[in-house]
Amino acid sequence: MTTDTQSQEMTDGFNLVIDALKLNGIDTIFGLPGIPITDLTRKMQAAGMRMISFRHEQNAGNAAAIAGFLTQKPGICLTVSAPGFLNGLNALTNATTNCFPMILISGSSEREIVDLQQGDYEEMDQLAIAKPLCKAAYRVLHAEDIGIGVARAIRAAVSGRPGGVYLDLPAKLFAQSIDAATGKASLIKVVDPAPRQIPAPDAVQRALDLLKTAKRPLIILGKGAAYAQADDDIRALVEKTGIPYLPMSMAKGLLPDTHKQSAAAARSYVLPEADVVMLIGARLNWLLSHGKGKTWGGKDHKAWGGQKYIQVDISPQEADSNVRIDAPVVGDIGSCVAAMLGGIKAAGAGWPQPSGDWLGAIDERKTKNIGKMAETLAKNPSPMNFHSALNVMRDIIKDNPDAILVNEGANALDFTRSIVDMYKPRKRLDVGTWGVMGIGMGFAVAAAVVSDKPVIAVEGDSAFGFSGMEVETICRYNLPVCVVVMNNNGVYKGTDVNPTGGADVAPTVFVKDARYDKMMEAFGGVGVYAKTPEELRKAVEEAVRSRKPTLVNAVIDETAGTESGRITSLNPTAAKKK
Ligand code: OXT
Ligand code: ADP
Ligand code: MG
Repeated sequence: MTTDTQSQEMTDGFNLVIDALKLNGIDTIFGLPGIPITDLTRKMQAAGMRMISFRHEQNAGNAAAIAGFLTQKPGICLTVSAPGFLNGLNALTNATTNCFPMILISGSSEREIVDLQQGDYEEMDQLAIAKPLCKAAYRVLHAEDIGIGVARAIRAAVSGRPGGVYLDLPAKLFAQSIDAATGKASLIKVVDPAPRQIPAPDAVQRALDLLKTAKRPLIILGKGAAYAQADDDIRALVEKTGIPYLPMSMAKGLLPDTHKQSAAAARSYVLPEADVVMLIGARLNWLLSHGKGKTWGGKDHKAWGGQKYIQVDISPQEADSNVRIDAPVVGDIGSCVAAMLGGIKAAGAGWPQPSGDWLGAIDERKTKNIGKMAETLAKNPSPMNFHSALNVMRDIIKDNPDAILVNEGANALDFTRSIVDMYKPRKRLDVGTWGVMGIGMGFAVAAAVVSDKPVIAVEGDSAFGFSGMEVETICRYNLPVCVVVMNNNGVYKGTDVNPTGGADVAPTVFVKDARYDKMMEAFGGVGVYAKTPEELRKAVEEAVRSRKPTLVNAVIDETAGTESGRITSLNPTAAKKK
């Protein structure tokens, strides 16, 4: 005879974690198995979730972060305890810095033993360590709280300014059994996880009033604007006002880089010369000289200052972080831009267009810079340099505007940013706010998984090394990723020498003429050794067409790079010389 208790249907922590995530539309997990989450990864796959298993948690974390940026849903990274958690934490912190929504879920050791520091397997107080490095951190101790833990993590990741959230799940939780009906009732489908934040009408009016007074207005679009997916309204705002705009690197393509109002090719002219600057989803951090420093790229460039600022941002604390913001517009970019556009449309023909003098002066600089660039791109030196190789990538992205471009390195990053035009929003993914190396293969895997579009990763040879082992992951999941390693034999260039004449090479130099293409071949992908632009073009075009995992080792003149690319001046020795 069975008792009532025996006949009751039961569930456990494993199932509740899966059910809570699925209930909230999360169908893809980036992670790496091991104690105590191996069975969770198996059960997730069995439950129909896509479980993308990596070779290192940092890459899984970077994949989750960029999946969050591309989809506006928190990307999930799943790791084991202490060392796996710490590997993932690097990506979680980077996600928070870049305002990407992500949740790092890590298994952890026995609470009682950890708290008494009795030396458990992979013992670590992970919650305490994560807390200062992310937007929010939670721990779930009881199976009936899993629903709430997951709901809180989702809300914290995507609402307001997006960011990274840590969710700590101790090993014991997974095996806890509870009544299935109670478990089901405890789950929460989050209603309106990223609520719209409507700007105050007087703040919008203040911004429009200031914009109207501008003689030399400028709009700066940042990756917050790309994230917001308000593409049509942003374009309409730019076009209706006629104001020149500068895209930050991950906002390239929000409007096509070939747009006549793009001032990208006159960057160092417009930044100091503009009188009213409207920032949309961009912070006045180091990438914008804190709104007061010198522009980059040369001794003749002017310091800027005296501008008036409008800042459209979801974070009320962002305003005044570096200079006075005269008109903060706080809200989600979709709502803010729509409200501003409403005011501009209402003004009709009364809305002033920027002066011909301002537009003419910008055009003059643009034409000069674009002409100079065209001249350099037309050259065909042997060995290849960054320009002749990137001229090829420029054509390929033009022909394949839906392809996603991942980009890291120093020279490999900076030259790609200014040479390769982007045509569509959220197609350029790069090192972001920290200028961090190591995002490459994680971003490439996630971009291919969430978009199913071809991905081209242009990588410095040093940058590639940080996540290179994931070429196996790319082959294992047969992803349409083509990695192009710009191989100049080292960090910045391959020509440094050891001043002592000793046997060790200089710290920035790698094995000469390394064959990165063989790494892809080792796992069944296509490896190509390219010494000329023609060979490079053929290989990348074929990769995009065939969608086969491919690595092209592009041999670049080892003397071609400069120290730290465009940001040489940030090196302490260079700064001292100034
Ligand atoms: O107006 P001016 O005249 O100034 O000209 C500008 C534009 O107007 C013009 N332009 C154009 N001209 C013509 N046509 C078009 N279409 C056009 N568009 C623009 O071109 C110029 C430049 O334009 P840009 O780029 O827009 O403007 P500018 O002034 O450069 O902008 C300033 C910045 C700051 C916004 C910009 O430079 C920027 O975004 N920079 C990002 C820099 C960055 O993040 N770099 C990466 C970090 S460097 C370093 O830290 C590295 N490390 C250390 C390390 C890191 N990072 N992480 C970790 C975990 N560990 C260690 C390492 C190890 S890099 C690195 C590896 C390097 O070696 P690799 O082998 O990987 O790479 P290689 O260098 O290739 O060897
Ligand atoms: P970039 O590096 O491109 O200049 P930043 O990362 O510095 O961009 O800035 C992005 C900004 O966008 C952050 O201040 C963030 O608060 C803001 N942001 C992100 N998403 C939204 C959104 N949906 N609405 C409004 N602001 C947003
Ligand atoms: Mg290099």
